[in-house]
Amino acid sequence: ILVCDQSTNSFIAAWDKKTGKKLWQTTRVEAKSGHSTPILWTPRGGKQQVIVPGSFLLSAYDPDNGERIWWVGGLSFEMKSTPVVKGDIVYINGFGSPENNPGSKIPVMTTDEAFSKFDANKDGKLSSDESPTPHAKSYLSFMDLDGDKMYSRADWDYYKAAMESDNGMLAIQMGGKGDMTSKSVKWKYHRGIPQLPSPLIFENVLYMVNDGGGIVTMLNPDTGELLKQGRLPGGSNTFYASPVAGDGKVYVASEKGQVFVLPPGPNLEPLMVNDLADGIYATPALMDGRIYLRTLNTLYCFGKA
Ligand SMILES: [Ca+2]
Ligand SMILES: [Ca+2]
Repeated sequence: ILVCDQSTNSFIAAWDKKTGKKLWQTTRVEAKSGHSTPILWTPRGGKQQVIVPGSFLLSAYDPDNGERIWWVGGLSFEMKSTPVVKGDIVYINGFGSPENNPGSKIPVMTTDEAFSKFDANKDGKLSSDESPTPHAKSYLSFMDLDGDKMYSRADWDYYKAAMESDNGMLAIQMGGKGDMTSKSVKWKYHRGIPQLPSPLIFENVLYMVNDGGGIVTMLNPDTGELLKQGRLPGGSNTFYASPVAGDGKVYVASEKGQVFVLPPGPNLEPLMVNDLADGIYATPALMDGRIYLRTLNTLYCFGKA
């Protein structure tokens, strides 16, 4: 099963792994650019489902026929991280742009208003010069879904929806039928949200490490309560690797090559900081008591002999 979220004609499709024959394909109308890897979930006493984060919606599909079973709204316009699961709750973070942070929203006029007032040459498109605001002009390249360097009405619809979406971590009760938005969102959290790193749940703490600002956030996964938030020692840091846990500890690898080893529990005081002095963008892998770490130039394996 492949999810192909892109500017136009996004879809999810399945192929027979023995023959390569396409089994089904389902259009994902609301989904634009997206990068999240989907996960599998099996409800108690039920059939396995494919859980797909995408623009604005988290959707669950039937892997046998591609039918969308249930969905929940409130996601960012461009999703990048992979969800984690505890019990029947899925945790997913999305960050679209700084304007989606609390208190930073910018108003975007309706599509009808933009096109009736600003389409000076009446060609049904808004060119860069016809952009109603400097912000709209600066965002044209991100919102130009059909690639003609102008806003179509669909591009503007997306721009408006994107600017109205929120950066956030959502805890979502999986299961149900149809639009579950009003029933299934257990809690949301909106500050220090990572763009790329996926979350981690370890010893009942939900960890987020924030790429740009280097903020580490620890939440109670059951309630969304903030347990701890701050920066790790050693000055400014950025994070692209996702946090991982093993041997009773949490490992957080920064872009500049510091690997922080944290004790369990909401604690920002590392047990150890290992400086590999080289860029780290890849999430560490753990297997058989060893940790594999890839820097820009070296693949390390650490463990007892
Ligand atoms: Ca025009
Ligand atoms: Ca366009």
